[in-house]
Amino acid sequence: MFLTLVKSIGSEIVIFQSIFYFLRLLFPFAGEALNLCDLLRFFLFGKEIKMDALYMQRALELAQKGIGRVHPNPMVGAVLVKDHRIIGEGYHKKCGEAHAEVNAIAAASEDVSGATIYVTLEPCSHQGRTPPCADLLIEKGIARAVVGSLDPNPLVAGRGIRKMQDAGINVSVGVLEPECRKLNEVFFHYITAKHPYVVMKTAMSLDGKIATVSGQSQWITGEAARADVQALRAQYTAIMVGVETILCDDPRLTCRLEGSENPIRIIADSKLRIPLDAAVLQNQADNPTYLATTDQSPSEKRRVLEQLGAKVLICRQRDGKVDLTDLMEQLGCAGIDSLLLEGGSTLNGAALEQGIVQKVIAYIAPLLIGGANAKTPIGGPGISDLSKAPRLTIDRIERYDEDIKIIAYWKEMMTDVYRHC
Ligand code: AOF
Ligand code: ZN
Repeated sequence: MFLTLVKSIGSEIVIFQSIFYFLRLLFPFAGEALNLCDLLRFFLFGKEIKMDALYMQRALELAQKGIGRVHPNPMVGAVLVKDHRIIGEGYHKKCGEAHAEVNAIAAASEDVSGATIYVTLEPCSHQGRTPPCADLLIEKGIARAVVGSLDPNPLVAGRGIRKMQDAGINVSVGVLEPECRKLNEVFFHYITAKHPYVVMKTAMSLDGKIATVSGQSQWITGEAARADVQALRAQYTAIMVGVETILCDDPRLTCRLEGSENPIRIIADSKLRIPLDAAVLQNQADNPTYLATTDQSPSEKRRVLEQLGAKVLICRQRDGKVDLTDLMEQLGCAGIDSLLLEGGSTLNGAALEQGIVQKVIAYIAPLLIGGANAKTPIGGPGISDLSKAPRLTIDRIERYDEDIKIIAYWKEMMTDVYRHC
């Protein structure tokens, strides 16, 4: 279906392309004035723009294959096109390994010189764990590069584009840009803020309760919604709960999806009340559990936990509890780019108060629990002045059998995700 579409739109592009290059010769400043160029192209080459979007859509699909495996790197996809045919595809598979462009070139079925590359993120210009992609594209004689979004990494940030333009590659930036930015919302946040992108996940009844008055919470949502939570755990690098959740439910906090890595488990436990036989403390060799504590915790217990293989992080105190801003800084330094916050309500309240949350995912089940003392997703003192309550923007609503899932962002974050270069 994709290929048929590509062929049907592709036939007249050679003529359009030639006129366009002729115009570019007449207007050499065009390389600097991408927006003017894009406007001109829109009027003259509507079909080419459609083709650009189609190939970029394919690059996005490829990029997505890296989900849960590339962090703290971005997910990136690349498609090589020559004479209206896809001659190579690739994506970034794992942090430390080849970038998308390198994989697409390696997979090419023919000489890539003169080809167009569609890449969801600006090709890198720096030597990181791997060599600069912009240099490789120049060396391989790529004629045109269509880029989804700029790379916010301060080591790149436009330098990849400039390198390619200086070498004579025709560069277009911003094709499906909102989609490309959204795909990498975690990377865009982490690379600049240097602390994890936090997603607060809650599961509640229709009347907003996360447990009955006696504390029963298993299960409020149905199987399909719970399976979706497993997919979330595969997507984010870490998962965090408060020690109360460990004491009440003794969860394993693993990802039970086949072939997925377990998230790093983080427990906020200011006094280290965690029992040594807690499920999250077993199998530490696989994936260590981080215990975020304060200097109120006994040093002997810290030592025993470390002997079990856990990592103990001593954080500043805030109201006698772990200062979450300090914890986020420490986690950021440890390379943790994203975190799924799974409650309980006291920790959620503190997270909201300390402004560490970027996104909310709420599952709602058609169940009425009631009870003035039954817990709600966000505890703590709450906000007394309604005008000060953060009003979020709903991005998506999905249905899982009888349950619904709402994905919402803080308004300014939503505009940031959709911001244009
Ligand atoms: C690209 N294509 O597929 C990716 C890019 O340490 P390295 O060498 O893996 O570099 C990581 C940085 O490179 C990362 O922070 C981001 O700026 C960029 N990622 N760039 O051209 C890719 N994954
Ligand atoms: Zn690269």
